[in-house]
Amino acid sequence: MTLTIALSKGRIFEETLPLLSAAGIVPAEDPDASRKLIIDTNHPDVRLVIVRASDVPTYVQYGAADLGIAGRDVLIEHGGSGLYHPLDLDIARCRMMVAAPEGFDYEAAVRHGARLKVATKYPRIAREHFARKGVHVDIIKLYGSMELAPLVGLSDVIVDLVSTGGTLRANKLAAVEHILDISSRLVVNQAALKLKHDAIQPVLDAFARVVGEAP
Ligand code: PRT
Ligand code: MG
Repeated sequence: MTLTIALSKGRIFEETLPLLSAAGIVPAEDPDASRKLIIDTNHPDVRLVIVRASDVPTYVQYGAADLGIAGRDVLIEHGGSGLYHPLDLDIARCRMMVAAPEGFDYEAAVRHGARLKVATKYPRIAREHFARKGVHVDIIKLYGSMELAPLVGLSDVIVDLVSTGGTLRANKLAAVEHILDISSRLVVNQAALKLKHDAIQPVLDAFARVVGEAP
């Protein structure tokens, strides 16, 4: 019985390595150094599939992968149907923030009931946030480099992830509101959890021990 784990390259892969290793799983290759999309491991029955971060929930939802690791941002935007989220792995931590050009008086704009143009890769999170505040917004969906949008007049503000704050500073933007704390979660296909229970449970237990939520 093969177990397939969906991961994205970069920070999620790097921060997942110690968790995999605690479960006795060692990838045969580094996806950042290889063009392979299916990576074998030291376990004959465990393989990794390397997908875009935002595609991880889709692979797991349809059972193309049994397990996956995805950011809370990605999981909220996906909606989570068909997925079981047993564990917050506390990796790839960052914050979802509203950011604006330095000098833009966000509080005043909100107080005066201005209609805000918001550029973001996270339309669902942004829409829910501004709806809760009762602020009218036009959401402009982008796929990357949100920081550029207010600099060229595409939007008033952005909703984006911030970790060190370096990207905002480099573009003369400032965080003006915190929306959510983000970390990555393990997601499991609900059917696989039943059908492949004996293969999946030891991986869940090993991950839980590392993140201090041991059963
Ligand atoms: O890059 P790609 O378009 O394929 O997808 P992705 O950007 O969603 O993937 P990846 O691998 O970059 O991020 C995967 C997950 O890591 C995200 O879904 C988040 O849950 C989490 N994460 C943690 C982050 C960051 N920190 C982060 N800083 N994801 C993105 N960033 C970006 C942010 O969007 C901004 O452009 O880094 C920039 C800000 O970083 P600082 O350090 O300058 O503040
Ligand atoms: Mg990225």
